[in-house]
Amino acid sequence: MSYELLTVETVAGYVATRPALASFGAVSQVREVGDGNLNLVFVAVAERGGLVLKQALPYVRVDPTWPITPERNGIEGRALRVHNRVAPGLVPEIYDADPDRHVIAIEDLSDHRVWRGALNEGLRHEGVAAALGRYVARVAFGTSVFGLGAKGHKAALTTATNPELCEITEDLVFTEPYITHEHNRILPANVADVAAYANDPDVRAAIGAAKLAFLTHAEALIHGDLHTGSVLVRDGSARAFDVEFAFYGPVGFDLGALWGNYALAAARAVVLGDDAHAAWVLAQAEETWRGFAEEFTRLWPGRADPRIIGLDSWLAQVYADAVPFAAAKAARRVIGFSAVSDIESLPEDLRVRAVRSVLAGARLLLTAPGPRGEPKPLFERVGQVLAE
Ligand code: SR1
Ligand code: MG
Repeated sequence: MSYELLTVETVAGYVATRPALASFGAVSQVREVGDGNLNLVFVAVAERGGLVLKQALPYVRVDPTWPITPERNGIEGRALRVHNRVAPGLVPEIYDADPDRHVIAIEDLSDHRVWRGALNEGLRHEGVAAALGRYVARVAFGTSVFGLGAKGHKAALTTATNPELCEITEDLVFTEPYITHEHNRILPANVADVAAYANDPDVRAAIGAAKLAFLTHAEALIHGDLHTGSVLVRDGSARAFDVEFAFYGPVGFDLGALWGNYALAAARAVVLGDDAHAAWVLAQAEETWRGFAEEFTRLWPGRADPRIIGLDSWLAQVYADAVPFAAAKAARRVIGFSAVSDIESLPEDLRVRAVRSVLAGARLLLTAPGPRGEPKPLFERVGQVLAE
């Protein structure tokens, strides 16, 4: 290891060495709260406020035999600064970035909680889904040719490549669930469901096209991993965090990630018998889309080049991209590496049913997406499939 990892004992001393954090004063309490797949995360209480330190490990936290570049921490820091500029109030503030120790210091949002956990408990945070749509829109506009112009977009693109983390997504989302792979963890009762889904020629064609879009559509500096575990919520507030997968990619990927995770949350609710919660969660797909489309439409008159593609065509293209991404993001969580608590925490018999229904929903999204720009009827149909 070429750099020193932080511990609860060393965080206070570390903060004291960072000029950018001097205004916080001395740290008196520290706790480690990281529960993701990749990083150490510390909440530090200091004299003049709290802060969070996120340090990249040089390997996957949940599988130390799997090396992964700690340079992602700097990539995250740079993306977070950009997202703060174009979408203030919708991401945590960033105070410091340390390229030697691969640490960023960001806003303490301990008064928020992770949205996935709240959804699992059947809680409804109204307005979050729309706020996330606005976040995606502000990033989509502010970091693309629309907000930056052609040369600005090219310049920004060259400073924001993230090939190693993109490769993780390419493998884990678009490839491994569709082949026999050691990462895949499938319950015996779901083997036939997974085979039927993953071997369906229409599914494979749609996933292949989605993967090509992910690889080639360098539209905006997207979040890159915008699942419900990457969102902090509180009444009246929503923040997207964990932008280490940020790269210049298709805008629809972030929307699809949210939609796919709504489907997972709804599948959980259905097998637990909470149909009202399932319907509410699936209705958030429309809320996110509306938040996105309205905010993007509001920003549109300020675009750098008015001779560019029409607004309606652009929105229709983003929508068409987002639907298969939603399917891919939902399916990977019930087949491949990195399962989610929505499904994993269910008793096995309910988990089998939930996995089966998620795959049926994903198949619907891939093979019968319906008219562009209409998530409401589409996700109502997903709800029907989940309930079958
Ligand atoms: C090896 S990283 C596994 C997953 O964790 C992150 O949250 C991303 O979704 C990634 O695919
Ligand atoms: Mg993450």
